[in-house]
Amino acid sequence: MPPDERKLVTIERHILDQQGQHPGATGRLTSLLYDIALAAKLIARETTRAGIANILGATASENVHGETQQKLDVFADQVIFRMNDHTGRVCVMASEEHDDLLHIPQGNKPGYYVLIYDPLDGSSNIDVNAPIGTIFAIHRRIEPGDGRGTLADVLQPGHKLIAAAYVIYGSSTMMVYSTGNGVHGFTLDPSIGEFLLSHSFITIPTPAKYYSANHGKQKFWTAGVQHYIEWLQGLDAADHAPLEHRYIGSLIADFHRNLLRGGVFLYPADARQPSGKLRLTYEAQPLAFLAAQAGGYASDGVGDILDLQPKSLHQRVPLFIGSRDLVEQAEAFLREYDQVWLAQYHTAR
Ligand code: AHM
Ligand code: MG
Repeated sequence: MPPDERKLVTIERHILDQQGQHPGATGRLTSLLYDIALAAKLIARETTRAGIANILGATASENVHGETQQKLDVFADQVIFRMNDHTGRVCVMASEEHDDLLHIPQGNKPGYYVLIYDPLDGSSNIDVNAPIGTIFAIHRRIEPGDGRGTLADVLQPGHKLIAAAYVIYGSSTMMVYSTGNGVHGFTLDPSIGEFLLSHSFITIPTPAKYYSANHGKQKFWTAGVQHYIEWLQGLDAADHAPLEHRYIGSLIADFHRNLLRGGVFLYPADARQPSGKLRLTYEAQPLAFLAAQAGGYASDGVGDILDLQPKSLHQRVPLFIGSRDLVEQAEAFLREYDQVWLAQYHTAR
C-alpha cells in the first residue's frame, strides 16, 4: 500500500472514532451520520450529472415560500427523507421544502433523534452551475419513549443541537460536520465514492479576509448595517485594512469560504424583509453551531443565534455569521444606529 493511503480516514471511520470517545455512546448517532453521508453521496451524484441527465429546470410545484422548486430539490428532499424514515433512529423530520413536520410512516418505528434539513440550499444557482449545498441539524427528542416526534422536538434552541453538518457541491463535494468536538471536513473522492478527511479541527483563521453581503439590497439596509459595511470596507475614519468582498448568493458556498479564510457573512433585516431572509431552524442554527465549534460566532444582530427559541417551523432571522470579532462589531453598529429597528425587533424576538 502506498504510504499516504495508510493515513486515509473515511468519514465513517472518523464518525466512529469520535463516538468511541464518548463512553456510553450507543452508536445510534454514528449510524444516523452514516445515513446522512450516504444521502449526500447520492445527491452529489445527481448534482454532478444534472446537466447530462437533463433533469434541470423547474417543476410545476412551488415550495412553502412561494419559490419554484427545481427537480434536484425534489430529489434531494426525497432521498434524505427515505434514507431516514425506516431506520428507527429518527422520531420526526422537518425539511425546508415542506410546510409541516415530516412524520415517520405508520408501521415504522420512531427513534431518538430529530432531523432538520435544507435539502438543496441556493437552488437558484443550479442552472448556472454555481455551488449549492445541503444543511443538516440534529436534536435529541424532548420526550423520552418511542412515540412520534412533535413540533416541540423541532423547535429547540440551537444550543441544544447535538450535531450539524453541511455538504457543499462545488469544484469538489465536501461534507463538513461537528458533533460538538470540533469541525471536520471531508472531500468526496468520486472514483471510490468515499468522503476522505481533508480538514481536521477547522478553526476560522485570523486576520479575516472576506465579507459577504448582497449589495443589491443596500438601498433597503438600516443605518447600522450601512455603517457596518463602510467599516468593513475601511471607509470610516478608523485606520484598518478593508476586507475583500465575495458573494455567491449560495449560503453554504459563502459560509464555507469564510470558514476557511476568515470573514463575515450577513443577511440582515431590511426595510422589505424585517426578519431577513434565511430560516432559523434550517439554515441559521446549524451554521451557528458549526461557526461556534470553529471559534466563530453567529448573531441576529442582537445576540447569539444559538440562544433563540424558535417560534415556528419556517421562521426567518437576520444573520451575521463568521469571525467572532466581525460579528460582534456588527452588533455594536446596530446598537449604535438602529435603536428604532431594535425596539421593534425586540418585541418580535
Ligand atoms: P433558498 O433556501 O431558497 O435556496 O434561499 C437561500 C439562499 C441562500 O443560499 C443565500 O445565502 C441567499 O438565499 C441569497 O439570497 P439573495 O439572492 O437574496 O442574496
Ligand atoms: Mg435554504
